[in-house]
Amino acid sequence: MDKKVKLIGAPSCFGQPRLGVDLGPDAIRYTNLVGRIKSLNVDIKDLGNIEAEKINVEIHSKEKNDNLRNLEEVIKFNEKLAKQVDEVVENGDFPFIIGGDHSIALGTLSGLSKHYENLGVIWYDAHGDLNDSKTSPSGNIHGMPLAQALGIGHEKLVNLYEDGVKIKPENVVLIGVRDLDEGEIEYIKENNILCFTMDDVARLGIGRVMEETVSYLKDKTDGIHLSLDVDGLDPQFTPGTGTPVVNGITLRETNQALTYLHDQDVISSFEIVEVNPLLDEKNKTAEVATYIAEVFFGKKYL
Ligand code: 6HN
Ligand code: MN
Ligand code: MN
Ligand code: MN
Repeated sequence: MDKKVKLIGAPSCFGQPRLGVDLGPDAIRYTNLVGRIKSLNVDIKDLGNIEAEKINVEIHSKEKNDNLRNLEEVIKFNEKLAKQVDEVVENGDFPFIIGGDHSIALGTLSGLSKHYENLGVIWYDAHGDLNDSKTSPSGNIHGMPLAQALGIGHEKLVNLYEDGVKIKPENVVLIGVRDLDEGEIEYIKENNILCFTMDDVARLGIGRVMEETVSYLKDKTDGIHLSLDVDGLDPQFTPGTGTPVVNGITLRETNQALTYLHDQDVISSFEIVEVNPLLDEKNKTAEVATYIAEVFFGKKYL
């Protein structure tokens, strides 16, 4: 990594009903994330956490206006995150965001988008996060950020930070998918989104999936954002997360995938989301998140 890395904590829990995912950034920091990345000779500086609205514990898990839970909080939080990400890229640095629920991807992508004509996005996740308030079974905005970045959904979310569409469907690749809603399946098919389901990972192997992903994106994009939801991995490795799904990507496969991305040097921003220490076993999921980050930033066995 030639660039300076700027770590941004994004302690949002507004995109879903479970408390504790807002503690994810600090749970990850407590594994000595910064020290461990520094020891890989990467210049990393922690910019601290984005300030979040006060959480109302009594209504947090109940409120669901127009099938968009905590809409105002999600908007306010993501505007601040977008500004921070924008400034980091403006400065020529590499943004590394740790969440927080996956609704923060909307802030990240909104902050990135003004710097790229054709931003590629690798979505490493059990889910598509391609719902809008009409297709969502839950009203949870963490199941929607990719749709909004693609221009679908509530206009305040679609036009967050900067008006208009942030990314194009032909620049998106989904990896590890195994839990899609009806409307998401329709959207993927209609827009020909490149999607490697768990069956594809099993059939092709993660090595080939990553090679095909990079060759698909490399020439037509001017940057590639890696959005890694820890529920993309199997819950045996990342139990501390709000929406675990069985039959996931293994840690060994993830190691191989991120080693490849490191070696190819194609990723221009990175986020790890959905670590919830209150659902975890001895901070295991934060440990895995830090391990994944080490691999991404160049940790090698030899
Ligand atoms: N995530 N598709 C489900 C929903 O409620 O829209 C689950 C979304 C999970 C979102 O894990 O980031
Ligand atoms: Mn997910
Ligand atoms: Mn997700
Ligand atoms: Mn290297």
